[in-house]
Amino acid sequence: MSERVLVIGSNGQIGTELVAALRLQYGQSNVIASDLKLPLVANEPFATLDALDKTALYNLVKKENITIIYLLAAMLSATAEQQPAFAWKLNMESLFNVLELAKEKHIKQIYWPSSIAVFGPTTPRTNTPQYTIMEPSTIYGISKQTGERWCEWYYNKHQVDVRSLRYPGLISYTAAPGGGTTDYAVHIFYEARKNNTYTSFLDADTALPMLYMDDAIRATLEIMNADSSKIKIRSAYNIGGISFTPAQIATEIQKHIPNFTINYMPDFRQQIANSWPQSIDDSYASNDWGWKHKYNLQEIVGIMLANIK
Ligand code: NAD
Ligand code: AKB
Repeated sequence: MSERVLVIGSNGQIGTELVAALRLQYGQSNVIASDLKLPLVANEPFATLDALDKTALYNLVKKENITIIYLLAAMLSATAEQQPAFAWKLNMESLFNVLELAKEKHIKQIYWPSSIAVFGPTTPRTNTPQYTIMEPSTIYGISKQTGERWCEWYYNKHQVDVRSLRYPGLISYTAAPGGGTTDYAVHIFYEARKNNTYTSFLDADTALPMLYMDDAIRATLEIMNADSSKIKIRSAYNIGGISFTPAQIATEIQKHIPNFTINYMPDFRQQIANSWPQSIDDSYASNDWGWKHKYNLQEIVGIMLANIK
C-alpha cells in the first residue's frame, strides 16, 4: 500500500512545489495538501487545517490514514521579528503536535525544515560548518535551533523518524516568498520585469547562501527517501548551494535586461542578514546521503526571467 502524505502549510513558497513533486512520487490522491486558507488554484485533495489545532490534526491524520507529515507552516525571519510571541507559538507548537503524533505511533515519518537562521553573529560566516557556534539572534532562528534540539531528542528518546534540512534562501517563481530576509532574491525578478528597477532592502555586498527551488525539493525528497541508516544527523543537515550578493544578482540580471538598475535602502532585515552565514559547508549531507546542488546563479537568473513575464 502506498504511503499517505499530509503537507501542512501547502500554499506557501515551498509547499506549492513540494506537493506537486510528492504527487509524482506517491500519486495525486495519496498526498493531502493542507493550509489555513484555501489555495488560490484548485489543489485537490486539500483540507483546511490549523497546524496549532492538535485535535483537528489528529482527526485528519486518522480520517486520511496519514503515514508521513511534511510540516511547512511557520513564520519566517522578517515577519517573526514583528510578532515574536505568535511566531514562537506557531513555530514550536506546530512541531510538537506532529512530533507527538509520531511518538504515539499514529504516523511513521516527519519532515520539518530548519534554516541557516540557526546560526548567529558569533558563527564563522564563510563555509559555515555543520557543527559550530550557534547563537541565533532572531526569534525565527531561536525557534529553528530549539526545534532541531527537540527533533533530535524525539529521535533519541522515542525513535521518531524525523528528518530536517537547514535550507538557505530559496529562489522560485511559482509562489511568492512568505516574509523572510532572503526574499529580495525573488522580489528582484518581479520588479526587474515590471519596472526595470529594484530597491534592495539589503546592501550591495551582503552575501547569503541561496538555492534554486528545484534543488531544494530534490534535497527534501532525497533525505526523506534515504535509508534510515544513512541519516546520521537527526537535528538538521546543512545544505548549501550558491552564494551571491544583491550587486552580483543585479549584474546577472543586466545581462538579460541591460537597462535594469538597482538601488539600496537597507532596513531592519540588514541586521538579520549580517548575522547569517555567507556560505555553507554541506559535506555531511554529501557524505551521508549524496547531496549535491545543481543550479548556479546564471542558470537561476535565466530560468526566473524566462518564467516571470
Ligand atoms: P511560506 O510562508 O511561504 O508558507 C507557509 C505556509 O504555512 C503558508 O501558506 C501559510 O498560510 C501556512 N500557515 C501559516 N500558519 C499556519 C497554520 N497555523 N496552520 C496551517 N498552515 C499555516 O513559507 P515557506 O517559504 O514555504 O517555508 C516553509 C518552511 O520552510 C518553513 O518552516 C520555513 O521556515 C522553512 N524555510 C523556508 C525557507 C525559504 O527560503 N522559503 C528557507 C529556510 C527554511
Ligand atoms: C528567511 O529569510 O527567513 C528564510 C530562511 C533563510 O529561513 N528564507
